[in-house]
Amino acid sequence: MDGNKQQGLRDAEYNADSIVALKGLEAVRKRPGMYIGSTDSRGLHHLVYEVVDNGIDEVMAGYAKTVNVYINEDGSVTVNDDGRGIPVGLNKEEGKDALEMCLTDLHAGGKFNQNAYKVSGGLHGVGVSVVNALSEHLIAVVERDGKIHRQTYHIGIPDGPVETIGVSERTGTTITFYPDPSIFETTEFEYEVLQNRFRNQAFLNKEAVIYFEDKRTGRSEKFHYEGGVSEFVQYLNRSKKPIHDPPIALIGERYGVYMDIALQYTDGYNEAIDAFVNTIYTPEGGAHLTGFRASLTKTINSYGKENGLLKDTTLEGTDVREGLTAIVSIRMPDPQFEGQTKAKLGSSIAQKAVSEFMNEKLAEFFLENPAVANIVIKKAISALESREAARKARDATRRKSVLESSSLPGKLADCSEKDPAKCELYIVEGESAGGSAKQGRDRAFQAILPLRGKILNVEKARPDKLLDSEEIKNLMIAIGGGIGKDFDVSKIRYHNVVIMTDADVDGAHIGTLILTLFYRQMKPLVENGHVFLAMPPLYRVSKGKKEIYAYTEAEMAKAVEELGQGANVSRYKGLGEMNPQQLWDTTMNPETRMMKRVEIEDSMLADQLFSILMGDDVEPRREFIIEHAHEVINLDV
Ligand code: 0RA
Repeated sequence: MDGNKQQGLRDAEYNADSIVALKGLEAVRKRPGMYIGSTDSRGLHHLVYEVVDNGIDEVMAGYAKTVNVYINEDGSVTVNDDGRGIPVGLNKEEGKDALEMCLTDLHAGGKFNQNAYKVSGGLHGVGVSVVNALSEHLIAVVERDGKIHRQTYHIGIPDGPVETIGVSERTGTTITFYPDPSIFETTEFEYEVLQNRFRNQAFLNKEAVIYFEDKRTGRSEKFHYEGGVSEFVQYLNRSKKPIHDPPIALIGERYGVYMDIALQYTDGYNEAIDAFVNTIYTPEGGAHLTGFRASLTKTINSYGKENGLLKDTTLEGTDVREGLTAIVSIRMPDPQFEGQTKAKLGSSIAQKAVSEFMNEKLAEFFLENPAVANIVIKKAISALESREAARKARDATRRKSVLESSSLPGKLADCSEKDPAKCELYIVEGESAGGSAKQGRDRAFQAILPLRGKILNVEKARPDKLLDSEEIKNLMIAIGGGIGKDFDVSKIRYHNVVIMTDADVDGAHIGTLILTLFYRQMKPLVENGHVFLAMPPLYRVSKGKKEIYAYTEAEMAKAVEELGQGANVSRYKGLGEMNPQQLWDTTMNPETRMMKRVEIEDSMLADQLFSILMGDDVEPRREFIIEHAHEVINLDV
């Protein structure tokens, strides 16, 4: 490798530009996080996105059709496209080959490539040169001008000049790279992570064909969706019950902003609206989403009024979005991103474009499709009515909303500490385990709320009916931040909310029900990292007076070895099998316990996960859980 490096340096002739390029790559290797976010598995997969995005740009610009992605047997990745090919040949200004510039100069890609609506160079788009800098080895092959050109690199430094290695009638680019293990915590690519990204990309670019193959396992898939975002919405609704089909599709352009929008209502109560700019996901929304929401509320209200379906009431945004699944995909030149994570579109022209376009097109759609319009308006009116009914019931009974009620649930054994930052709430499955937890806890800062069996499935219940459930009301009052869109994380009474269930199927189900409640109705609680899963031990290994608690099979085996002949292994089936002291020692004592923080990794996948987990369809459930649960919910120790 050193030899190659030196060769590369000699060939570069130490001109001023080479030094600038080297400095750039050095900066990337010194602070990779600045360019790809992180050096963990997420950052690693980012490398693939970067190269694939360049191919997708060629598709969007109309020059390419197919992007092929391979995870090779040796763990490297190859991305091939049939676009124009990265330019090859001496660049007179810089005295260097254009291919080498694109792969070594942080800013060269943009100079050569004038595609207006590109993905690469967008939110995370950093160019192939960054992938090159972070690869211990990279091979670029370009078919262009009737020839096959090739250049190889080590840690971003060319091994030698661009060579011609054959002839070809076609055009395209093939990049093979080996991520540098001295940079990344892991260099193992995961099929499911890449699969999800490619599927979304294919939905958003209906022209694109993305072929994906894992040569380590032989698994392969072709993503190509002629139905575009409309098919995307149908896919997202696959385990929900749509109340009209196909989705409403609105496609057009205003002020240089291209819009591709699809909406479909379901019989559920959640809204799942995902917005994209130049195929980049904007989880925090921004201008395009604001325009979409404003226009949706306005247009549905107008239709209702004009058709005598709404008398003296006005639908609110939440009414017209209940049960709605939608994709808002726009393309615009030079989008401006805002916010800490640059996940929000700032460009205000997008708001104007989307709202003006939708005002016109959605009204037109309703006129031409009165049957669908009726379904939509009825759904929104029913949301409004139940919202109103809930409000009236509150006023009538002077409950002053359960939120303000000062009396804590009788079942709650609260702690004495009042500073929420120091307090923990254990939500415990079953009255008997609840009893042990109450005796075993440190009452200064640990509160216990026992739950009787399974709580209401919030995925299927009307939001205004949730508080009819005693268990959910208890949870809400104990936690103290309210529920639904009024949830206020600054009011919570405990910074650690710990779900403690048995390590069996029922326990897992109860845990998921509680997690669904938190994710759907107290989202900031999850997003701000307040939710934990307790980790009771699976085994107790003992011999005489010595005992070891084991949390995994491996730990158990190790403990048996440690205690030697005659060691006694007992398996804990439920929390109830532990006495208060044992529960404290193994599961509740901050000094010795194991606990996992629940983190939502991917909000789009999370919505699918919860609707699939808690919905009616058993069919897609197993498969999806197996494939995605670990990506959606990251359980950090
Ligand atoms: C710069 C300029 C042009 C294309 C590209 C870069 C390009 C980069 C990549 C990376 C992967 N696949 C790619 N395909 C193209 C435009 C060249 C022209 O004008 O012919």
